[in-house]
Amino acid sequence: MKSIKQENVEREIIKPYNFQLVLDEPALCLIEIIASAKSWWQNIKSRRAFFKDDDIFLFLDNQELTTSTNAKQDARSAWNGNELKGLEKTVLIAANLSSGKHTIDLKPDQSPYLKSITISQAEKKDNGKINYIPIANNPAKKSPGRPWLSYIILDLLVASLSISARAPRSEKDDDDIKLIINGQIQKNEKKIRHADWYWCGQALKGEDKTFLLTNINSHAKQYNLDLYSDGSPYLYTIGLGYQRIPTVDNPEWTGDFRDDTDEILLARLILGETSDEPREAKVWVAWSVINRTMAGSWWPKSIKEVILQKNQYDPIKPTSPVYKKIINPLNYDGVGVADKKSWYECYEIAQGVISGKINSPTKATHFFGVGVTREWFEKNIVPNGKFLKKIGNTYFYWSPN
Ligand SMILES: [Ca+2]
Ligand SMILES: [Ca+2]
Repeated sequence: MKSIKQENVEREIIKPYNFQLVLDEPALCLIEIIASAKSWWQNIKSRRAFFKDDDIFLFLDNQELTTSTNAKQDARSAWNGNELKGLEKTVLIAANLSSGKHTIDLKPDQSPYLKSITISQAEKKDNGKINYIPIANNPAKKSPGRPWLSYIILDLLVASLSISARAPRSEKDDDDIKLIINGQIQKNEKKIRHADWYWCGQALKGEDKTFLLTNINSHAKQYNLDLYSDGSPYLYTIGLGYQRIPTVDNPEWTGDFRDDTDEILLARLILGETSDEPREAKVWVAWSVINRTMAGSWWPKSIKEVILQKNQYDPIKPTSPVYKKIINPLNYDGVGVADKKSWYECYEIAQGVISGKINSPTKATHFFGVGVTREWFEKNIVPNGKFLKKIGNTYFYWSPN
């Protein structure tokens, strides 16, 4: 990882704090934000506010990111003063960011303290691994159990996770760390009484412990980790093994179409089949895939399986002349402005069809364009089918199989 931008803000914020980042090319970025927030009681005692705690709500590119599933506005904040009681919390975001401008907005309630924002970028030599080594807010400042660090992982295929920490046993009280993954507390098998604390000072007697998960293979759009500290534990490192998930702005394939989302894979197919055809033909192609998933015939029931079904769609074959285009729609040899525009249209159609925003115009299950004759197609491919419509240079058919 290389650090690309840092701001040591070191002050209370009473107005939304806006941080901007401009990337020359798409990049996997790790964003670290450290801030603290006071409770309603602390705010009363210091006459800062009456029965109101500090909070910070976090937005990346105008989308709110929460670290708690609590629906209540005040508790949902990424930094919640009533839990933090004036102490620091680190929030990490790992995200694939497209080239261009990005914004991080930190919207305060009352007057929380923003310490720093640091952005680093993954490099080739990192080999699909982000190692986070916390410098600040480490060890945790002494306190009874409270949020300490949250990690929000966006649009990445999470493959492995390792967290190394030390929770020493002190004279009076033990240090402990609780680990929550996607809302699930990771249990400490060794300890019945402190089962919710994966690192338990009493059991560890000063020894380090590593939490390790491999072969996770999570395709979730968001993956959440939360660490709670009790006492003053120390975090060595969080290692995250990942694979990129292609996005509309960074659609280069991973080497396996199965890593694509349905939207991206469908967009690739539309691009491969009908990039130069009218919009209507693209919508029909997209719906013909959906129609196959619903036909109850010999076709599979998922979009991905239908598109990748053997010998069904030519663009998916490595020998196809459009293959280089569909595996890297924005960056293949000879790509032009119109091609890029076409990719975005294909994606918008794929998304619209999958989300139901673009209604079905057809029951088509088959189509063909240049390369074969109508007679051959009707005799060999859809002998029991029915011709529906010609759009541009593409002929559409319905067939039961
Ligand atoms: Ca509040
Ligand atoms: Ca709050």
